[in-house]
Amino acid sequence: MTSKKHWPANHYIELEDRHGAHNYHPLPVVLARGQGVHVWDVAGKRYLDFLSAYSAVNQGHCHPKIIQALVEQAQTLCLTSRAFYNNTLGVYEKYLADYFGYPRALPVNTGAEAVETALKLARRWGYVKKNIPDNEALIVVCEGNFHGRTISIVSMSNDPDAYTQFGPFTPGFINIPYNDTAALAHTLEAQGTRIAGFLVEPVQGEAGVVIPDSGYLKTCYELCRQHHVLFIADEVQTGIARTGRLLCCDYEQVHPDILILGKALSGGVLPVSAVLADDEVMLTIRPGEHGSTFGGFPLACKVAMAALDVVRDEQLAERADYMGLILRKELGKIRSPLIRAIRGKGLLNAIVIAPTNGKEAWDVCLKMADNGLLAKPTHRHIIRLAPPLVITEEQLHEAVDIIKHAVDSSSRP
Ligand code: IF1
Repeated sequence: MTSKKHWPANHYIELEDRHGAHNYHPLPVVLARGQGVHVWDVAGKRYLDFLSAYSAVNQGHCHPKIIQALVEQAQTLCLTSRAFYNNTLGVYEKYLADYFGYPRALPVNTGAEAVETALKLARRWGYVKKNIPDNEALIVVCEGNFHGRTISIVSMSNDPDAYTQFGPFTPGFINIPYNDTAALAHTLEAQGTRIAGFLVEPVQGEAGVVIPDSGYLKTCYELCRQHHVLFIADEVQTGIARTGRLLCCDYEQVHPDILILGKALSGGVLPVSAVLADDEVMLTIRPGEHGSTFGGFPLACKVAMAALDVVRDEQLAERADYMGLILRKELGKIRSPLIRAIRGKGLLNAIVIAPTNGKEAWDVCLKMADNGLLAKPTHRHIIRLAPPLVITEEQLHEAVDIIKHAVDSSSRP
């Protein structure tokens, strides 16, 4: 495929700078095309995409089967609203039920919207099923969490960038340390009768790919059971094969009471998210009490089913598991003062950088981009490495060479 004519990169960077909100600080790379694990910039330079749009593009860019579903349905019926039935939503809901093992799904669009939906479901369940006094329901969340950007969600955050000067905040959240079952036990014992749910990321992505101790999720789940509290898993980033299992909770045979999915649910083609639960939880919300214009629109339903077909047909969970082992093994061989640690699960990985000679994670990312690999720092000293799960072993080794080269040249004064 020949690349189309484009303006120089600076043209597009200046347009965003002049006319966009300044809520991001991107790497100075302007992308124009994507296919599989690769993206190309406006000058036609090719990169390995090691961000995958924050794990939305697990199936690879522009996967032909997903794009085919998109195009076919786009020419047939895109949106009906939920004022009427359509011939795709129910089919999709049944598909999700069979795929993930929950009887019911509530489709929405973004991850944040799905988290909000889960919070509403948990609170409602708390009042209706647990008899928590009106307006007193509490949700337990973890320090270092990232669940999105709405006012209620940043009310749960303890990252000053996320919440500063966005108050007043939504009350009703209790923040406890992550990976601390004793803290959860203590909180549930002290306030359990008013607690509706415990919301947790199986791996904390934004916090820097923080992996809890093995057994953490299982113990939390059992504590929730004992105290009649809903275990709510935010698998927006970890779900859909990213960590080497279909769901990261599968590592500990935990079946969350409420499961939150997004990102790769559409293979990065459309904003598609969903909340899954059983009847006791889901049916507490009745007509008119929650919804959205686009949630579960026919286009999204068809795209999501195609995206999940790809995950199953191409065995992406098994691939992520296998490739992740190789990636961490190969990265572990790099000897550099810049590398403090390497960690990850499946293809959700991070290099922790020890600043050396004034060089930080950002500088390493710039070097990697020069050499044809895109990744973005988080929290200044962590580089997340999360390629599309369709990556081949050969491409993985190519990536490791680029990373090694970038680390080596960055650690020289
Ligand atoms: C941004 C991070 C990733 C998420 C979990 C819900 C949401 C997210 C576990 C909300 C979103 C994003 C959003 C993106 C950056 C990104 C991110 F760096 F912030 F942490 F992926 F690693 N739950 N994560 O990770 O989903 O509403 O965005 O669809 O720029 O804010 P959303």
